[in-house]
Amino acid sequence: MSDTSIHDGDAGPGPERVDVLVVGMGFAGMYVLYCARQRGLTARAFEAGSDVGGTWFWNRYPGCRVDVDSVQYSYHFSGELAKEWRWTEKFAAQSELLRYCNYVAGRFDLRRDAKFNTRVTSAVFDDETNLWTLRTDKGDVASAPYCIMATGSLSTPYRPPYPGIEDFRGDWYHTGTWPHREVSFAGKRVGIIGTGSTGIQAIPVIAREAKHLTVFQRTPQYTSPARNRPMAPGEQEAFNARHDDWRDEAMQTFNAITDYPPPTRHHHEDTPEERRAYLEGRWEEGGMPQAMLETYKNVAVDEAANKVVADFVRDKIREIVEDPEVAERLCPPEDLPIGSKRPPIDTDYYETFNRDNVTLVDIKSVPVESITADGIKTGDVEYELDAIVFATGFDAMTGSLLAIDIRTGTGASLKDAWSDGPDTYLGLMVAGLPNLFMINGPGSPSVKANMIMAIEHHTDWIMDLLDHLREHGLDRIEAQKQAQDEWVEHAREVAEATLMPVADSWYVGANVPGKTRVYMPYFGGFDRYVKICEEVVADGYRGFR
Ligand code: NA7
Repeated sequence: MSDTSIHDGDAGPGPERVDVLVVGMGFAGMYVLYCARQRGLTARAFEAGSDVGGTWFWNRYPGCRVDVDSVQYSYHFSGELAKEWRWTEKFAAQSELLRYCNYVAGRFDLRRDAKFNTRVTSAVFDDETNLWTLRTDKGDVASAPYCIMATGSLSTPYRPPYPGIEDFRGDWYHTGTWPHREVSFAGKRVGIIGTGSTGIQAIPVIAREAKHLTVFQRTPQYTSPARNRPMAPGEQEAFNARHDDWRDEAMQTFNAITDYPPPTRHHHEDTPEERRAYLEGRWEEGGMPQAMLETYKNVAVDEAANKVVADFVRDKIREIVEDPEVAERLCPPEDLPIGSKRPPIDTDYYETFNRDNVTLVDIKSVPVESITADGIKTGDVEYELDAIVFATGFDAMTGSLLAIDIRTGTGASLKDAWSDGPDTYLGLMVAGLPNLFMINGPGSPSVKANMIMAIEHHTDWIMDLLDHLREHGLDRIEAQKQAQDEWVEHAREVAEATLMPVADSWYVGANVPGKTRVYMPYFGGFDRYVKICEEVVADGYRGFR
């Protein structure tokens, strides 16, 4: 069994042999380690960051917070753990989420099997010994029969390659790699590029601090109020009291989130007045899941229904934003279905554009040309800035996996397997790469669900599979190509029956030039996905060899 003598930060230990290798120590990697230990497996995890937390370790930008209710966006494998932790807000801020990760890591002594400050560079499978070997940038070499990629869906930041960044005399930041120190914008002229979920969280907060904030917007977004608030007295206790029932209930929902009224009608069942009143109610209520997307049953699939809700939000923008020209610039275009980009929820986003110290610049009509020593140049205009914030997103879902040279000794590689898009079987495995698993991989509900619930589901499913292999004396499992092709086709059909793949979003990889356009998350629903995974098992691991 293993020599688990690696400590945090040690460089270049000798080869290590364990049962399970884990890449990443965010929510997913931590749970994989916990489960491996519970099942008597030895494990070694590697993490590029200096500590646990993943997304919540890296994304420390102003305003960063979760947009699924904190009590639901938590681990649920242990009712006891749920009882020990108390969330302070409906939507916890990044610092609180990171404290939670630290608490869990300490509570279950998870750091013991993890090596931090260490990036995995390659993963190679030996077809003769059935072992994966990981190599890291610190010289580590570790082998195991199984390798689990817990690399996160949004963990490889994307920054547009504007020329001139090296000339900029001020400070610049990417929201996804925010410094681990206080960043003050007081008295500064700040420019922010990007108005996705991240920009929408950061803009109101930076605007309150900076001398001036210039927002560089390519595509206007539909956003709706989060209505974040402190947790009410007794609210956490009430949730804890129904914890196990809640978990069962959540497993049977589309996105593993409950306590929001599900849509009960189609838009055409209401008169225009009824629609207005109903949508007003939903707007007032705020929060997720999927914000205004899940108001009428047919918003995701029917253009007319989608337009009703999109028009409602455009009217809201015109109502909130005082300068009519700015309001029009903030209105998403008619050909962008609401919900086709990831629906953000916000606190005072549109209101922020009423501030005297905020300017909105449209970089769709006049794109950014370059970064200069003094700021950002678009066409004939140069905006003078002391700091630039890139809120320009991620090479989502595949970026972190493809950054690792994943291959077999006989020459199959993940890069080749995914040259036409990220084909997977159930988002869990890739044909041709035995004994390699992904948590929240492309082709699984992942970013369309409560990620923590999806993490626990995948991990439990994989652990059961490893038990099954051990019980049957099998040392190798692989997705069958045909089963994978069928899954990919099913996932494509499900997505294409909706308006979701229409937008140039990170869901389809359109934000990264050259990336194959495929709707990557499984949009068939978490409940349906869980059921399919159960059927696959009941059918003797159908589709696996
Ligand atoms: P997103 O949602 O990908 O948003 C990135 C923003 O940056 C978006 O407004 C983009 O405009 C803009 N962007 C990206 N590339 C460029 C270039 N080259 N030029 C100008 N503007 C650009 O990332 P977030 O970090 O906000 O959110 C990611 C997820 O994290 C979020 O959905 C949650 O799930 C958590 P575009 O819309 O592409 O025109």
